[in-house]
Amino acid sequence: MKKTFPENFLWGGATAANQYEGGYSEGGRGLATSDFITNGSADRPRKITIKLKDGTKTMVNRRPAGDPKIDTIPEGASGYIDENVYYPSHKAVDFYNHYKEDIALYGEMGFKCFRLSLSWSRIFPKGGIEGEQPNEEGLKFYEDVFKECKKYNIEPLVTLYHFETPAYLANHFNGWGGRETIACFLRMCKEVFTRYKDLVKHWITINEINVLNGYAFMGTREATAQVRYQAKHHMFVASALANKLCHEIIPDAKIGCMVALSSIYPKDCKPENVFGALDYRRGALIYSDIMMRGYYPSYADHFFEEMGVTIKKEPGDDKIIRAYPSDFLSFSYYRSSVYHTEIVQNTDTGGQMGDVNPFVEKTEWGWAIDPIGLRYTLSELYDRYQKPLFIVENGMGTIDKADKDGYVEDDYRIQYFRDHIAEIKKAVTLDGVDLMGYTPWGCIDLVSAGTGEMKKRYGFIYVDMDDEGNGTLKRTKKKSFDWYKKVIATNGEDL
Ligand code: P53
Repeated sequence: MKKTFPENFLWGGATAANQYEGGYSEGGRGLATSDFITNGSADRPRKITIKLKDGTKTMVNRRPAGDPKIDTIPEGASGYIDENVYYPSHKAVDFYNHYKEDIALYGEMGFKCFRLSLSWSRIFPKGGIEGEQPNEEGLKFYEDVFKECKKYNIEPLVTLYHFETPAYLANHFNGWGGRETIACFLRMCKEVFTRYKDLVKHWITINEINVLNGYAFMGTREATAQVRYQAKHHMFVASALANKLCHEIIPDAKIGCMVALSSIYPKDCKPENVFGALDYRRGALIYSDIMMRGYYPSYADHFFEEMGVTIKKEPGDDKIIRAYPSDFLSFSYYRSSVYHTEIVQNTDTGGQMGDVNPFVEKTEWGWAIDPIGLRYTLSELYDRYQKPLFIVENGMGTIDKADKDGYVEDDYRIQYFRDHIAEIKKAVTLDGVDLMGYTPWGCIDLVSAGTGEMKKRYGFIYVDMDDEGNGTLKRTKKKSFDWYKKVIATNGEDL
């Protein structure tokens, strides 16, 4: 039995380009679907600005990830940028021009690992279509970032695809809806594996694959179950082939898949609720089942039949998925949800919020705070797969009140992490879970994916910027900065 966290445990933090990097028109970067999304709030959906075939400009709702009731973008329409609209991704919190300063702060906290995503259209402005040359300035940017990490002995954990599709691929191939996108993705993967083989040994293929939908997240015009699951099939094939390429080019690298896996409980012991919760959970676990075990699970036929979905596979697809499974399963965990048969299920991805749980507190955004749920999830996943796990997102989005110097006394955040890390420790020591690391989400304040707000903050570092993009972008350590530094220094002993 382990007594504590392993020596080489990867403590760190997590970000994504579309919410953190900015520099959307700098350094030769091409446009991505995330560049057309406005900001919103908890009750005002974010919107996508689009131009119709006849030139008419309009907007459609970008529903939250996982919501299948999503607007369709008409044939021939495409995302466009309206000069009078504020788009949070364009500047985000400008990691593009602050990376040295930010990585120095991560170094000061003692990070062993820093999770970031690549903006695909920075590497290949059109997404890597046949004959396209990579954008050297884009490649150089990430190379500089990884070298900066190396200075502080920080291991980069690189997500290849996180909520943004090159606009060209969305417009020409219906994004991941089109089989052509697989080859483009693999050209990008080959380029970055080759270029960064000495700098990056930990990779993630596709972020939260289960909750992706629509134009914003997958580049598809439609969001019917048929289109969504066909696109996911393309992602399974692409992900498996990316695993293959990664192992060929960087033999000592590890490459994992990523699923949103916040836990789900049955409301009570009514058998229909208990089985229903298990069945609903399959909407999320089907993804890790396929990518970790290498085949569509036994319940898949019925799952797709119920939704009227027929997956079109090319000969050889199943063999590819079987031959190149993921090395590890990484996942996000924010909250637990409550299932019962009467609740209206507005998603099929196993991830909605469900009913109120009277036994736990909630954040200002209604997300249940449930540390034991994290130990539950770790055990559920390790019992199921017996392969390494990696918690690559966890945290608490709150309204932080900064003083005039930007300092935030975030004792609530410290409490959240203290309680969650204590449960993670039990999973490692008592349940025997093989856990590679822990990278809390938004280690520095960044744009919310759900709402596009800045005021939903997760960071150990405060960034001076508001929901409309005003602010100096000044970085200030919060109280939790020193606390997390101590946790890392003691390898999780002193909470
Ligand atoms: P925000 C929905 C539900 C759970 C996780 O979310 C989600 C989403 C998407 O909104 O996304 C992940 O920013 C995602 C990150 C995201 C983070 O959770 O809405 O991988 O990009 O920022 C937190 O509070």
